[in-house]
Amino acid sequence: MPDLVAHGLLAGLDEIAGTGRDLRAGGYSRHLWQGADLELRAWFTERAERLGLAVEVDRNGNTWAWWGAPGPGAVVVGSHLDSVPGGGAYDGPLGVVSALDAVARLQAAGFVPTRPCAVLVFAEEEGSRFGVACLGSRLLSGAIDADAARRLTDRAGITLAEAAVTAGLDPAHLGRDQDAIDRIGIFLELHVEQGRGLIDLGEPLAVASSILAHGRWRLSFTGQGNHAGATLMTDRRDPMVAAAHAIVAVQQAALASPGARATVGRIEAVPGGTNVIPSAVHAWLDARAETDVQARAVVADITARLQAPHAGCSATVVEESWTSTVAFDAELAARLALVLGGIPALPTGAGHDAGVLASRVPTAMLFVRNPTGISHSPDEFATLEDCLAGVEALDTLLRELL
Ligand code: HGY
Ligand code: MN
Ligand code: MN
Ligand code: MN
Repeated sequence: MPDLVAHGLLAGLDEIAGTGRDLRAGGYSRHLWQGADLELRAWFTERAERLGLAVEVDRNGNTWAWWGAPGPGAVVVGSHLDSVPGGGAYDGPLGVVSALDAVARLQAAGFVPTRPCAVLVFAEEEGSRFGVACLGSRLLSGAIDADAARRLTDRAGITLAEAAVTAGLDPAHLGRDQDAIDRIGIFLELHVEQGRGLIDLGEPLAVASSILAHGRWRLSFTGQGNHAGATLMTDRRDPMVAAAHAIVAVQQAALASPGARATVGRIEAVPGGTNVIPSAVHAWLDARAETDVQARAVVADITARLQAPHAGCSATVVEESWTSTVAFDAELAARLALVLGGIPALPTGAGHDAGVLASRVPTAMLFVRNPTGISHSPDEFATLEDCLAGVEALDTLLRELL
């Protein structure tokens, strides 16, 4: 392993370690086409061009760095650089840095690819700005209606179409990019594991077997805004009370469905004054399960449990995004695992761009052990040893595939 470190591998993680730090939440907040994301795009372009890769941004804001002329049957390796609010250092960047480092190692060894190769950085994988996860890969693959996507708004009310113009793109071109899809012969994503699978196995690496079905819903509760001091408790229609009951119902419904996960990580009171009974409260639900049917059944159970009438309020449930469960190509996963000396296969509860592409092009994922088992948190971690094992695995796979 020492020679890998000699090449300064994974130095990229150090280079971006100060970019997009979230001083309030800890960790990183790097959101589409804003501050840190723009810095990371520039950093990636500079790093890729240093390797002689030709960098281009596609119509949907995804960045491609080509080793050799772009063309059909390419081996494309990538991930994302954006983050959740207060995210960890590895979720996304580890895949991008490892891909660049694997290319650097192959070049240093004088390896000459026999087919096109690209490192790909997807836009808005976390959906932290416009609310839809894997937006860049969904647009590219046509997995989201382009008109609906153009109308997505961020918390400042800026639409994706407006943000695309600011980013130098033509919003009319957002959407399915068949030429880009036709170029991909195989897509590989290396990603830090976001759970305890590899810890429990005592292994540094695994291939992905499947991804849970997952979706996002906006639960909205409407009541009567009023004065916090002048309004008797018996005279209130307080949507925050309805939301509180709903959040408990979310946990009860998920616990009642084996293996399901349901989370409310974001809640907004309107207007949001300390001395104001809200007129409305919005709570965003993230629900996931082994199968589409199970995930949707959990949401139906939550909807049935909403006690909005209890607080004299009304409630609505609006679906904002949905990704069906993903079963990666078992034969491809087994082949790659064998090439890597027989590493295990693991399911994941986390969504990925690879999960969006898997139904359109041959796709596989590699997971790198995370000793904390924690992700979407500053506590996310991966050891240098395991990260180097990931780079070496990508190097081995690229030698096999290129
Ligand atoms: O939410 C997810 O599972 C992914 O990290 N976007
Ligand atoms: Mn993530
Ligand atoms: Mn990720
Ligand atoms: Mn991903």
